[in-house]
Amino acid sequence: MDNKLKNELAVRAYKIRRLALNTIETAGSGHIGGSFSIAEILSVLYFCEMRINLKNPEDPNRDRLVLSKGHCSPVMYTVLAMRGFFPVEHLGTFRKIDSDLSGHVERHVPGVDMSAGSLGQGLSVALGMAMYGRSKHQDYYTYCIMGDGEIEEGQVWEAAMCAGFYKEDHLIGFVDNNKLQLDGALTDVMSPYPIDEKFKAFGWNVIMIDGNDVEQIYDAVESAKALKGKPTMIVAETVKGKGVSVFENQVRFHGSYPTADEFKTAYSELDTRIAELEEK
Ligand SMILES: Cc1ncc(C[n+]2csc(CCOP(=O)(O)OP(=O)(O)O)c2C)c(N)n1
Ligand SMILES: [Mg+2]
Repeated sequence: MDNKLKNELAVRAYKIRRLALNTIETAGSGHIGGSFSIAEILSVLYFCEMRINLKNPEDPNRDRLVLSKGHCSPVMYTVLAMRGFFPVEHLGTFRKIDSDLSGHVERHVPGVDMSAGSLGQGLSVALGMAMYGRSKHQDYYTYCIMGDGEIEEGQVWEAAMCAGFYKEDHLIGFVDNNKLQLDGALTDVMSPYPIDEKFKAFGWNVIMIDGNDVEQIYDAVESAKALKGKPTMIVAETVKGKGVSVFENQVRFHGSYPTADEFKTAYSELDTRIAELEEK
């Protein structure tokens, strides 16, 4: 990956965080922690890797993305708006009573491939999309992003077994391994570790990366695409609330609304980081 692209995607991730935070502030609620941990993953996918058709968002040949951790709608809707699926101003209606942009991702929004919010279902649906594509001799990829707490759900492992058995090599998953779930650490609530060995046991190619590093995300996706005969799970080690000191690794910021001071600190830190990256 050349340095220019690397920097563009890293800056983009921070701009995504800033606009997602602004969207949450306007709405008066929204999930910060899990939105911020996947900003780099979405930056690389939507601004570099995915085949997208803005003129026809439902293009049968498009790449699909299932955000199985559907509570992270603030970051998803922000990315879709920044990518051009709908006007950025529309984010101002997020979580308002008559808006199509609700607190969990919904299929009727342009660019959303699956309604989600009830955790644990996305990998099954993504697998179905991948199997359908293969049956129609189409070459699109289907991505699925799951939370690390989410993979405590049993249905995930049924889909994992099926994908491995059927060698669905156009299915690329991410586990957002931010180490926290709704009200505590994974290791205190119900540890899913070792995540890599579990997916390997179901026949997956597994790649472990720093999930807040755009180059590592890009390399992992490129190598997943090059591999034939196995689905790939990218276990992305991330920081929940990444990029803002008062949000990072704080269970409270799974879904709580920041104070006025915390918003001030957050915007200031994000602006500083954006300026630093843009100077590079
Ligand atoms: C089936 C189901 N059970 C419970 C919830 C409530 N819930 C919403 S988010 C969440 C925690 C998810 O943790 P994780 O997957 O680690 O998400 P992240 O850290 O990325 O926010 C829970 C339990 C839900 N949405 N769906
Ligand atoms: Mg988590």
